[in-house]
Amino acid sequence: MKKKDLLKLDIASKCIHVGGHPDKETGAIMPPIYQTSTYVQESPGKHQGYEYSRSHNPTRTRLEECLAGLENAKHALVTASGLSCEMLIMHALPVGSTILCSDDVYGGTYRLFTTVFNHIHNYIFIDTTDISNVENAIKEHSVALLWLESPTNPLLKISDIQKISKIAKKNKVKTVVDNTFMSPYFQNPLDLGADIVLHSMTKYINGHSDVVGGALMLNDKKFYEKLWTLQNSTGPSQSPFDSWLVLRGVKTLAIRMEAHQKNAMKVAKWLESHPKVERVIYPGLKSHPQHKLAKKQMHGFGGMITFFLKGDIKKCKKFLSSVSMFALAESLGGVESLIEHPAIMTHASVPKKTREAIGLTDNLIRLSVGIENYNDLISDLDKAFSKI
Ligand code: P1T
Repeated sequence: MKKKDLLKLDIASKCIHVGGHPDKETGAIMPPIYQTSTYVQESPGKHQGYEYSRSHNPTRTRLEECLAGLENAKHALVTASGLSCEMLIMHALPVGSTILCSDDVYGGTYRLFTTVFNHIHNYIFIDTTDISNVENAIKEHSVALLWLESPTNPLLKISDIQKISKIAKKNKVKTVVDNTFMSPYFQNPLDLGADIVLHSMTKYINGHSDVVGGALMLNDKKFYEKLWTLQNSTGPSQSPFDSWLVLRGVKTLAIRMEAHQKNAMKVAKWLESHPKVERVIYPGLKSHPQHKLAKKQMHGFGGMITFFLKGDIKKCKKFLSSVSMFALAESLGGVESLIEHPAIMTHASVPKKTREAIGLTDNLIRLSVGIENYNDLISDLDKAFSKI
């Protein structure tokens, strides 16, 4: 099939076929792992488009082709981690830029902005679920970039990407959306007007907890070239083997996301009726404050659940040590279910006062619901509840 026809296919088909053509040399149906650092040139400067694997690698090129297709983007850049994608965007901005950022973001993002790039740029954290906060901040400050996580990590707050991107565009502000929690299967921010989509590929895109990686998708050729030049100059390129693993993992994105969502809905509803649970946050529940918006801008609700346990940190620790099928670990988006305590683990670098001001309290527990049988998952949680 021609590439332009492939790009018209449903995302489930694109996951398998975009960038998935048979190897021209041998007919191998799976792409070769071009495990090479360099490429032979016919004469100086005369080569086949590949010079050195920090700059380009054919296995990575295929993954970039696939990912651009999944987010309906013209360009994709694959890097060695989600955070290195964030670093490239920050390096691409003029020194002294002002960045408006969702007040609830992954702890590593918060750390990167407030302890590394705060020496170069200015960061303003606001609750982007309230559009008037965005409007006011853009009026008050000379903003260069808007950074949205939607849904946020870990509070699963949802911002109106379409409305916010429109306001940003009017004011010549670029919008970045960290789409890690939804994956390209459940949300496509570029279609809603955002300028750049970011993914930690470590999560749902790869889906098997065996790779760390990041990806950026965008339509602006000039900005893409700037990001690529920065990647080539600073060096966070993904290895050919890791790119190959992601190419393999992403093939099943559609069925995995459906399974994550089905299980998460069952678990969220069960948790909501549990006497030892104070509150459950899941975009698919009617009780979620932005449930209507979630239905409008997302094609599904994903596999992430956050809930508040009735009790203190001691009770939480006991609960977290009592599960056996859910693995107590950072990260998310793999086929296996994970559980974690953001205040101690993924968001430990956010100061306690800041955490508590946004509602990230010590009794908050985050689940990445895997694709095991949901009855098994529920009985695992039930057992742990009986221990506290
Ligand atoms: O870990 P890395 O591939 O560098 O991606 C960073 C990152 C970026 N954006 C979001 C929304 C994320 O959740 C992450 C990484 N998150 C975890 C490791 C976690 O457990 O939340």
